[in-house]
Amino acid sequence: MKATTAPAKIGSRTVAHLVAGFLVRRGVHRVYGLCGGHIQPIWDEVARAGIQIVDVRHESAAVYMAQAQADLTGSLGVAIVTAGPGLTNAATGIANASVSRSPILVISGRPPRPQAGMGALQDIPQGDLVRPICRRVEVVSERHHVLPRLEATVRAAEGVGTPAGPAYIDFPTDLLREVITDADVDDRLFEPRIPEKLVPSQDAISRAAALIREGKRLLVISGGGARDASAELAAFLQTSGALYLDTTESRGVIPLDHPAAVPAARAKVMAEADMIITVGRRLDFQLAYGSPAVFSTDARFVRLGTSSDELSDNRRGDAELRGDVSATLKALLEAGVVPEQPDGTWTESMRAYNREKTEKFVAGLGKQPPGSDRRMHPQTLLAAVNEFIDGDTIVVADGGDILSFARAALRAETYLDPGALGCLGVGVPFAVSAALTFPDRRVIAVIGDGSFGLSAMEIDTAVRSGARAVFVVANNGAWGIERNDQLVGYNGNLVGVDLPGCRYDLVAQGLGAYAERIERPEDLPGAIERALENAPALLDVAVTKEAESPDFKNGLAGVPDRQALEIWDRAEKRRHVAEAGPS
Ligand SMILES: Cc1ncc(C[n+]2csc(CCOP(=O)(O)OP(=O)(O)O)c2C)c(N)n1
Ligand SMILES: [Mg+2]
Repeated sequence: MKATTAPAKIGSRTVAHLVAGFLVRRGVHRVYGLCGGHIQPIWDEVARAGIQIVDVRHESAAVYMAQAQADLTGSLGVAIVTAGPGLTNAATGIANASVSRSPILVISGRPPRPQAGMGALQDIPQGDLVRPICRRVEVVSERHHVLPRLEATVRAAEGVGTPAGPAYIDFPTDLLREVITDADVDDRLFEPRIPEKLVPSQDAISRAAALIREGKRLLVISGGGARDASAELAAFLQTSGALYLDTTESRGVIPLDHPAAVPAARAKVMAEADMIITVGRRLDFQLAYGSPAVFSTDARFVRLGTSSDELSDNRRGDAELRGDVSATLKALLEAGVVPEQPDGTWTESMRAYNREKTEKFVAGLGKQPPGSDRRMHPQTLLAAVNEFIDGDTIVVADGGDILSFARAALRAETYLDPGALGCLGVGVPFAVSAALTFPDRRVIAVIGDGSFGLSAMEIDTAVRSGARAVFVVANNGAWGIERNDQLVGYNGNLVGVDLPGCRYDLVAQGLGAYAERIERPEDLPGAIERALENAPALLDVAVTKEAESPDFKNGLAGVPDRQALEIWDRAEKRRHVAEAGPS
């Protein structure tokens, strides 16, 4: 068939060639995307440059995959999507990376300049569409802008001076075909920046260290901003004697069985600690917005981070230390963080409480009775999966009730889930990306049946790209947590929450993956073993929809007014009434 537009001569230095060359020089060896005419010149050059293109079945998956790679490696993930619907499909992934503060670059095309604004194919205001969820947006129209704007976009994604996150750049297709001249290329822009390590002033460090030393009951809470500070954080916990919560954003930074970690005592330590040190962590809904209704009213906060949201969102720190998290922790250690009058009894009692609760939980795991539908309890499935998780295993969880169960039950040091956006559908793409990024590590994803449906076609991507992940679908025939919410909160008026009868093993087989349907707990170990051997593989596991997860019981699905959890919401309302005083 005759091409309608003559491509620039293969091998000539076009703008598209320059973009691909930039990616190569920045160490990008894999991108995720879905093809389209508007981006074809880049697509072609990227492939010719030797960069692997993982071609997906929906653009949101490309962005999720770029995010998972970025989260697992700490370096830039790249997605390439076409104009118009390619970008609108990508938008959910971009929003997720924004909330997760994951460094990703999203590249798109747009209609040729001579047709812009004339009703061209796929012509929508792309930059405007993604601006609120991107760290930087560049809509490039000139050859000599290509390299500087690409460089600036990557810098914004990597979070130089701002939180890391998604950054977006697009080019009109005619510009991508233009041949560049030497004047368009400033060689220095290819070079990656050497990251600067901003350290707070000595004065600020001394004041914060003095505050910490005054604390008696110390609690450290880390977040995404602490991902690179494993050693320093461990040293800080050891020296200060603080207890520790990671709230999943920074899972693995401190080992799950670290003596300071008290995840099962979360509510108690939040309520009783008098010195809270947040490390690269926002005080978002998972941390009750730092509210004195939930934390102790006399608690003081020391906040470490690189961006204003980590330093002061919702609750100003009594000390706020802006700087590289590892360097700041090191400086604090040097200044001295041993509490003058530590409440050792409190620390021990919290640890004992955590130990007891954890032991009870572990002992009970997998022993829950089946539902009246005779399907197994989701915890039975998770207990079986746990047997296949080693120190290197990458675990992904996605769903409603099943996510809540999995977050607590699965003993994985490397763990990804939908995060603070609550973005269902990340499970399959995250696992595909994890398996491609770390082909020698086990990757197991546990995914609700509803959530699986949102990205089910990416099983095909796994098959084609050889991503050896195991996808375990917890099939309760329902959007379970929402169903539970309707049962309890809306008088059992069930609307749009049942998904009965779907056989996801057959879907996976149809897409070329190894798959089995499992209905009996005793069949799980053998099936998981076979799945790992034959990955990519899917296990469609029948679980009961009657199980109520902690997230459901805590009221997360009911979306209370002032706080995310019901008990916090009630406390918050009491505080507001008390503060308003007698009427
Ligand atoms: C993209 C998206 N759509 C809808 C929701 C609302 N939602 C949250 S949990 C949930 C149910 C998830 O069902 P499933 O994945 O089957 O897990 P289960 O609760 O059944 O274990 C829904 C619909 C969401 N968080 N994200
Ligand atoms: Mg379900």
